[in-house]
Amino acid sequence: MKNELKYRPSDQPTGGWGSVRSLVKHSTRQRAYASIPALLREHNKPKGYMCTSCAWAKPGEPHTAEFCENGAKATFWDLTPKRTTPDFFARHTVTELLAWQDFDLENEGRLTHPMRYDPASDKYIAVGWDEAFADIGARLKGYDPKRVVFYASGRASLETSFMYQLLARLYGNNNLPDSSNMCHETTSVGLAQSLGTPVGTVLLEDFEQTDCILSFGQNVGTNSPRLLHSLQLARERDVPIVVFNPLRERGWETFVNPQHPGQMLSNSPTQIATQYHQVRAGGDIAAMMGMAKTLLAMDDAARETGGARVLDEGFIAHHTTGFAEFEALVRRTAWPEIERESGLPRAALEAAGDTFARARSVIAIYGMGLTQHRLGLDNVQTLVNLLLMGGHIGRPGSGICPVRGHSNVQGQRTVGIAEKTALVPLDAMGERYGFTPPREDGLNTVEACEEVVAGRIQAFISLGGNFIRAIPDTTVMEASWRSMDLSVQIATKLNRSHLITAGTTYLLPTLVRSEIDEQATGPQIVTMEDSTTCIHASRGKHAPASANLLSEPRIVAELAKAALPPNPKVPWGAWADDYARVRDEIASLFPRDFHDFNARLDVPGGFPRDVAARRREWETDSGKAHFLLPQALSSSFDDGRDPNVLRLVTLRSNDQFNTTVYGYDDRLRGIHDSRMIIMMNRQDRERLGIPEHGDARLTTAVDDGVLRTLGGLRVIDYDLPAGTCAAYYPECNGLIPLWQYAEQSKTPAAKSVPVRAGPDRAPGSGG
Ligand SMILES: Nc1nc2c(c(=O)[nH]1)N[C@H]1C(S)=C(S)[C@@H](COP(=O)(O)OP(=O)(O)OC[C@H]3O[C@@H](n4cnc5c(=O)[nH]c(N)nc54)[C@H](O)[C@@H]3O)O[C@H]1N2
Ligand SMILES: Nc1nc2c(c(=O)[nH]1)N[C@H]1C(S)=C(S)[C@@H](COP(=O)(O)OP(=O)(O)OC[C@H]3O[C@@H](n4cnc5c(=O)[nH]c(N)nc54)[C@H](O)[C@@H]3O)O[C@H]1N2
Ligand SMILES: [Mo]
Repeated sequence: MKNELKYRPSDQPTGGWGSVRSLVKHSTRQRAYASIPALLREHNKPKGYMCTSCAWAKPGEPHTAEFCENGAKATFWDLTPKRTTPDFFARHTVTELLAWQDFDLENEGRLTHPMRYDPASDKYIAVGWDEAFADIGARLKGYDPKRVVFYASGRASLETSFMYQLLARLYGNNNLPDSSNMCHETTSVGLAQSLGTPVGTVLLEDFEQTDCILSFGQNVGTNSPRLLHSLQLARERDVPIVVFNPLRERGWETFVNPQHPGQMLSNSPTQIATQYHQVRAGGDIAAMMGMAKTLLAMDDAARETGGARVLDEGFIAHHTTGFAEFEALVRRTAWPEIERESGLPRAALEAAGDTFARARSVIAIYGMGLTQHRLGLDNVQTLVNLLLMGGHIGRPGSGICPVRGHSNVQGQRTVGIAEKTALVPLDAMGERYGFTPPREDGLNTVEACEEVVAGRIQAFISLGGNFIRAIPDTTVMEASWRSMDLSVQIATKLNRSHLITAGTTYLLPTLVRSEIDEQATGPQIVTMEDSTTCIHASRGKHAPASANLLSEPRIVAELAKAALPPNPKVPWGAWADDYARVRDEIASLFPRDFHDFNARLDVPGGFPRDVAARRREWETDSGKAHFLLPQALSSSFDDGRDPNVLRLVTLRSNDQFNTTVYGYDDRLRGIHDSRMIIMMNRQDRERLGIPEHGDARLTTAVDDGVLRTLGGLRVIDYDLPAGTCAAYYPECNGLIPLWQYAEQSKTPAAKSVPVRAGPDRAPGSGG
């Protein structure tokens, strides 16, 4: 059934009564009211469980309710009493389920039993855990280790992640792609080159001391709502917040703090952005160059008049290299080019530069709007250049602040889930566990896809996630997937990746983080790392959804026991009995960050990792921070020459966590009851001959012999720059060519896909 779209531009603040109503609605729909009192008591609280939604920092002194609307939705989704049982699978063939929407699949509730796909009946059938492990282990023993992939989505704990990467390495490969490859890989590669750290430098307390905040390409109201507390406090100190985003995202505009009775009663929101610049998709480098140009001009003037300098000359001289080249590039770049590529007038960029110049300490926040472009790395590194000009790294109240995605995506990297061998202490691992680790780099997400398409992958193990739905080129990938021999999906709910079956397919259900994880030594603690590098403990509080679930560490341990020869130095079973022992292993292999790990579990606010850049020590080749030159002003694959090619931004609604769709409302954008939409500039729509409220068809504007097209997208005249349009992920993933990824990081370029748009004559012909 096609839902009828309702669109009314939203003037509602983020938070406020809208979020309370949404919370009540989602708890009712998931029949999860019982978890509301627990939300208040335990969610992101000391000795409680850590939210499975976003990775934003958890304060040492939590608020009464340390959760947001979307954290609550994630919790209701996990703790719903609905169940996807063997009975459900007996009633539906996989072919039938392939026609279901993402929402409907997961909305059936939690998986309860290990299942194996039976091709004869086209159904999943329950299987015993022992039988499943024995069969998977026997199969894995028969494959070429280089042709097996161990994917991880970013939710699994540090303990599970450590065990999982060790399993892959003992098995014989570094094929450890993770969701980070689709996300902030650009950050990990880019910041390492600029600053010698793969992670951000900002801690939560920096928000209390900053006097200017920049934001590029991040949607705070939906994707990291708890960050709004820090932004609100900053605004109460009159700190300017300068936002660059093609869309006017409500979260960056106004916020009513649901924890603030006065504000709730008076409904008088806090204005968040003090400047809002609707940059065109892919236009950020140009915008930043315009700001840098302004800083140079102001600094020139200060030098002439003997006024206060804008550049931090001492910092630049002592701590950086490459400034002269960057300065020359900025001076050479002319305003007309900057205006054309950014889509912003010079005066706007001068205003942003002026605000920046006046601040003693600046924080720069960013998200997928910078990382998911062809020149994503240049985006991130140009932003770092701006900060370096004013010495805004390693000074209280300043720094670079990538807002990560999954709740432990950053941590998985920290404990060894990485396809790049240089990031992992392989020698130490080899010595400790008595084996010769594989030395060649493994496959990242895009490379794993390429290998699947080429028919060279025999088995794919998925620790969570919805890989096929999250990656580009859906049609090609789904077709290729079926030629694999084995697919093993460790999951909490049914999703489309489980339905694209291989020769043999297993669905292994697991606990969620808020559930009690009882092992031989008692209830277990797990840990995770937030966006600001702080490590937190999490203790499940709720009874498991089914008696047949195993924990993730247990599943990984049993897979390892079944697939690997016994190794007395790797006591998988004992580790799964007592996760503290896994933490001891992590502490011994990663001592700099994790020394005394078990003793530090309950440090309020988590304990931070050691990030040298915070001390202005630069772990780069040169020992300095690097100004790096952007290759071009546009970060997009679209060269901007054909006005009929639009840049498609694929993004998240407020009712979604990645491919998990909680509902069909995007309250903050005023979009209701449908996800098959396209937000378009009215002039573009009229020029392209699409009727108002009509349906559009998008076709990817690349010439590689593959037709990528999607129809049935209801057009919304939306406030975004001409030439930019926006629609939802994952519905639009089939439009993204697999080869359109960020240079170096290989993060798929999901944020400015070149597309042609036209009227769709056959309404509802969604593909
Ligand atoms: N509730 C909820 N929370 C989440 C998630 C979720 O799906 N739901 N996902 C989690 C994950 S894994 C991640 S990675 C993060 C993602 O969080 P975000 O980084 O916020 O990612 P997106 O939702 O893709 O939104 C990107 C933003 O960038 C803007 N944008 C697009 N292109 C450009 C551009 O070229 N320039 C600029 N300046 N802006 C641009 C878009 O308009 C949008 O506001 O959130 C995490 N948190
Ligand atoms: N076009 C486009 N594509 C994108 C993006 C985009 O912005 N645009 N964003 C990209 C980004 S940033 C990311 S991170 C990826 C996300 O890619 P993934 O991380 O692979 O996908 P998710 O949708 O987060 O995975 C959801 C599934 O995870 C399982 N799950 C949930 N919780 C748990 C758990 O605790 N344990 C286990 N074992 N399983 C669990 C459930 O079965 C659920 O169906 O998508 C990427 N794809
Ligand atoms: Mo992500």
